[in-house]
Amino acid sequence: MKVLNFPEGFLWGAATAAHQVEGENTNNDWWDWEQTPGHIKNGDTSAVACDWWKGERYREDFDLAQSLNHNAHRLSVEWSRLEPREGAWNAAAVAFYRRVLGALRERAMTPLVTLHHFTNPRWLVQRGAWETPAVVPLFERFAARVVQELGDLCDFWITLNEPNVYAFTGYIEGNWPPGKKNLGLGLRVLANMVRAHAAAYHAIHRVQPNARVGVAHHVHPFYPAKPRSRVNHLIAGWQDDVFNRLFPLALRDGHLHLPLGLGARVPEAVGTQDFLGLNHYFSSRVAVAWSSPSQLFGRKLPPKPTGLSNDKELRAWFGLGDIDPNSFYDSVMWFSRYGAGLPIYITENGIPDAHDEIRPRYLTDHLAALHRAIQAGAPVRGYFHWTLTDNFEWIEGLNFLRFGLIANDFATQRRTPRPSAHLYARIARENRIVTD
Ligand code: IFM
Repeated sequence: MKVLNFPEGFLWGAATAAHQVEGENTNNDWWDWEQTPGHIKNGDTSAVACDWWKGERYREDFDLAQSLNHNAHRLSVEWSRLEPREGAWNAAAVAFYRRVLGALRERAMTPLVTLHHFTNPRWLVQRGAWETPAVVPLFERFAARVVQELGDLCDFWITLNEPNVYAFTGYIEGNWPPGKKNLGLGLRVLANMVRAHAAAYHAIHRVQPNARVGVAHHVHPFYPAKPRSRVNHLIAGWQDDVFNRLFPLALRDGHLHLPLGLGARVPEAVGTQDFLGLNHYFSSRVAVAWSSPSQLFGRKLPPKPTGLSNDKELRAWFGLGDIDPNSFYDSVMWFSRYGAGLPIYITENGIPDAHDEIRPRYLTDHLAALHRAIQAGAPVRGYFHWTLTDNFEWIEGLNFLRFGLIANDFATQRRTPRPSAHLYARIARENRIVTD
């Protein structure tokens, strides 16, 4: 038996996002996307999701989280609610988020608030959303105003969630809004996101000098399919550079290194992170595919079996990747070297497992890998599991991918903690894991 202790003051929580839990979020681009048949699996829409908005069921969810020993929670605010028309601020939405953050504080849970988690107000889309630099002052103004309104309840902020996923799914794969397939535009979107993050970072600090501000970076490591093949190494390295490293390196070096030696200077972005947020789910092994220039000449190998009983169906629709705690370790260690001392928070990590077939094992294996990284010097200060309750999982809809520690019956809104919720509760209470 091994006992792995985590550092004192470690944050243990779960992560959620506004559009995935609130429901009736009718004023943004995702709502519009959901209304077109074929966009979302089984014709689902986010509908009332977990009913946080109308039924204010975040209270019940936070009660459960508190009873499960969470001492922190990551959530996002919805831009289209707070600023439903350009420049017009909605007092009812401000009051709502004040109640949400107040509810966390009453339960002694530290809030971590994300300002942009994939969704855009409809008016912003009409102005070109992230495709044009016009977004930079708009996001900057939004960030400053959120911190003015909510800063007495929170000092821990994430500007952007997974900018690489946003650009890739919306502009390269094209199966998320706005449904475009244009690599050049995707890279332009990323560049504007770097600039907007930097502007928001400085604006938040002007309003709240003690704020801690970061980005939730999504990291999906790519490994050479044949570890001895140099060309496999090269291809995997390109995929890593473009998907995983482009954005974080721009925030360190002030330069967006684009493929083919192209680039953009973003000097205002240098040093604009007080901590590093890391979202990690899967890794992939890649082989050479000279006929796929748009995939940077790489081809992902089919993922290893997950052990889930719906494995086949999952792969057919979702693709997944390899579930591998070592790739989690590698990602944390890369961030540790890259951040040179900046605190690291795991802002998402989880598995879609409706029947909790492998989640308990997944949790202990991943937390053991995280502990190993901490022992090796990575300054990790907290872990937010994705997610608290089953929620609206974007194009996969409501029922197919169930990432919650707590099951949700969307017809009745009845919550039932899964066994792994109790396992995680014990880990959080004891601030350690016990493995055999
Ligand atoms: O649900 C998403 C979340 O919005 C962003 N990161 C990945 C999660 C699981 O797919």
